[in-house]
Amino acid sequence: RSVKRLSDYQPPDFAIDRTDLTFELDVDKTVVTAVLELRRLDPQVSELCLDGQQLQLLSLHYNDSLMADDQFDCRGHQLRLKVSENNFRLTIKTQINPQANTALEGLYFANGSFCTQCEAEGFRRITYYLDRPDVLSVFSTTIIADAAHFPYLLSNGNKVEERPLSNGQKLVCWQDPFPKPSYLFALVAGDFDLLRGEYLTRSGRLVGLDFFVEKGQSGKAAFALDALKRSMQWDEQRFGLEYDLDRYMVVAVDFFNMGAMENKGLNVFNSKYVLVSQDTATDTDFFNVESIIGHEYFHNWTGNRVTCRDWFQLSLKEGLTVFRDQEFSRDMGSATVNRIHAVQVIRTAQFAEDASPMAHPIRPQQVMEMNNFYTVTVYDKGAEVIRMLHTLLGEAGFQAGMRLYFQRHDGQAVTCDDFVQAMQDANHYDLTAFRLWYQQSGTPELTVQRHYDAPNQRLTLRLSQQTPATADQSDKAALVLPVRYQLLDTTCSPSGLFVMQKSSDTLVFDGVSAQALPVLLEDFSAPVRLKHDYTEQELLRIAKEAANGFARWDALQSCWLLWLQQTMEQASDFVLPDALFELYQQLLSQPLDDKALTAELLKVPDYGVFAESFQQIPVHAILSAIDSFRQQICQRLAPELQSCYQQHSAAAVDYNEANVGLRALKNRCLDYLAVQGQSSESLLQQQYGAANNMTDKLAVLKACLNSSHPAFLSLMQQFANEWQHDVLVLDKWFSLHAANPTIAVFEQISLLCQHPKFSWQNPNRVRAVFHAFAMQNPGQFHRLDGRGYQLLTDTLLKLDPINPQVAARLVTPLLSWQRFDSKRQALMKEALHRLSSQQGISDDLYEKVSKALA
Ligand code: LEU
Repeated sequence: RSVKRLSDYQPPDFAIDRTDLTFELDVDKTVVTAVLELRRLDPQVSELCLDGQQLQLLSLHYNDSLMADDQFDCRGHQLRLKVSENNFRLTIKTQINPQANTALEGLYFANGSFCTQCEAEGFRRITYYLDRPDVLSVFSTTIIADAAHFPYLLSNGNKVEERPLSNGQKLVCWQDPFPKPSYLFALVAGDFDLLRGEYLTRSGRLVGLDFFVEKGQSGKAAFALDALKRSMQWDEQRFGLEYDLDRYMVVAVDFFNMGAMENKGLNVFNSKYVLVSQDTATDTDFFNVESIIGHEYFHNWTGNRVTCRDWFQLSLKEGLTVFRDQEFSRDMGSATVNRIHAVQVIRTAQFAEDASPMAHPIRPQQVMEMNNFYTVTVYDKGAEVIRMLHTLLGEAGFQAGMRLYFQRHDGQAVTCDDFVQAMQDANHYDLTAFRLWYQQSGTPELTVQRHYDAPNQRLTLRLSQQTPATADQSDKAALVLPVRYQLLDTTCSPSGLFVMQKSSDTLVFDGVSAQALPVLLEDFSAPVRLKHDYTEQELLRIAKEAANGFARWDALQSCWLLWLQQTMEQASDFVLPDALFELYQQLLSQPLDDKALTAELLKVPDYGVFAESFQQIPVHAILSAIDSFRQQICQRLAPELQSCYQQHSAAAVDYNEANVGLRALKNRCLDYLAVQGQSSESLLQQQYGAANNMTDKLAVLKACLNSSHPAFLSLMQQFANEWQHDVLVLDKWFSLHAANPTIAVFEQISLLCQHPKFSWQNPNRVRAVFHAFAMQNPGQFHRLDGRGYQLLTDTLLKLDPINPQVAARLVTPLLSWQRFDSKRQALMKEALHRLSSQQGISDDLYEKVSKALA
């Protein structure tokens, strides 16, 4: 199996100036004719080598002559032919089978529609091509299909022709004026409902906005349409960037491997991230729709207008675009809570990836299957790296860097270095040392030691950083760490930014009292693990006094880690401190203005947060500590929880910051009250019955699940009866069942797989069941009899031939076998060996499994 390396990059030998595609769509025999105008860039080169996979070549013409079989070589995943001219035309006719394409890469037929997904390397499943992001071409696309079944025939750019053909067929032709790499190509054909809107750009151009959704669902796209308008306006205001085509189309499909795709002028979305209504979607779903609509829209500049030179540079577009979507979300809702959620992703999923066999820098150095590198490291840590640049340069400096970046590189395929260089040049700020963030993997540890010199009223902080070795790299160097701080003191509490450049450094405060307490890494100003020796009292003081909302929450997180340690040492004797109950009492009786933040402060961290603080994860000790914490809170604060619940139970139904906060706070209370078991039943039933929105309904089910409440199964039955018809809602029900922490889950999952709406071909359904089981049911997944690992392995063996990309994502929890005790290690390794010895395992799965076993 072959591995590609960043260091082997070579610029392309040929340019493709024009790409004219014709699709004669047919469910199992689609014929694609590609006419490519090629230009040789290096006259020394005598061979052209095009990528192609799963294609049946029907004919090949060089200019006007038909090539005989011995005039080219078409084996494996390549088409090679000798060339002697500098300019020539190739006409390639291939046949593909969209219906058999269950991998959902390239052109596939599912649920009655044709749809494409080309990023990263799906275009080579459509025709032979230079399928690499640094080959930009002007595309035209002609689509011919049965008019009755496929009234909408869509592709990138502007529609230039539409006419009926004989025999009930129809032809539509599209032209995209912007040169683009093949990964941004898209085609969709189907019968949809269409929701239309428009947006007037700041320069006065009217843009048509078209949402294509499953029949009968257009009402559920209204929020996404509004979110798109907000994204367009926000990008004009904050980044000065305007949309560049006359039409922006979004298609929502239920069969999709990822979240969404930014194809030029024709985004394709997983329906889960378009279709929402109050009765079917939670506040989290609404949030995700808005942020992903934003993400794909923002890609039009950061991704499409300026794209990646090669796939190792993926973070160039994804890290930057996640940063942009996070900033957008921050302006649309609670800034602090959004930051908390983004940081949780880093601290749980991203730090876990650093500690796993798949550890890689935000710009990976070698890749077997590119699909395996659409990771939380490339995306979310990538966004943290951009955020640090923003912190170092300030908003004005960052925007100056963005302007220079577009001025230099609009229309080009570039590298992460080009981006950093633009930031550096626009600000005359030396970022040489900063660039290490792009090549070094791992989670830096920042240790702080305090020294107070009473006679001189001087507080000295000794900071030292160290990044532990990762699976991919043993030697690590010091990174540039922007440390935002506030010094809590008796009279005044100064704040500032300290930029740490070396492996150790000191930060000195003069004229401060013995009570001075530094709050470090406000807003998580660098993606590091902070190691400190703060006491519970000091942390609780930060939780009460810090100006920064994130820092207050963060201090409580540190407290929870202390309490977990103490629980594990003292077992059932450990009692949470009175100071916590006092703080909670206060928060319940007088919540902050930001109710969503209040709800976060009142939360016992999830399993994943606790787990990440251990080298070797004590699964059951964590789970029983969480149970004990929840019980103590419920016992001590039941009346306060009750009255806070009552006071905040009357949120209006619409999705907006205030209502979201009210629901979050009320449902946090409910979640604790459910611990009371039977005596909370009427409250739970009452909320379930009265709820006019999915957030409140689902909160009841989750509260029951978290507390093993006896009402769980009957409410689940009721829910199933109500929502049989709606697959996206049913996915929630699948996930809740799969997260059931009792042994009954195994029986339940086998029933779910026989459910009429379950399908092994549909990634949303598969993930609803198995992602929930493997990631949200640690107790059963990590059973000591190995049944959990076995179930996941059986599933992967079945799924890999159907959809390797989805299989490779699901294997993640098995990779981290080194994080568990020896008994589990043996069981997990056995599972990995079963996978690796499977005949014909995909590159996707093989890359991960072989790294884990190396
Ligand atoms: N570029 C997409 C995104 O916006 C990912 C793709 C692989 C579907 O994240």
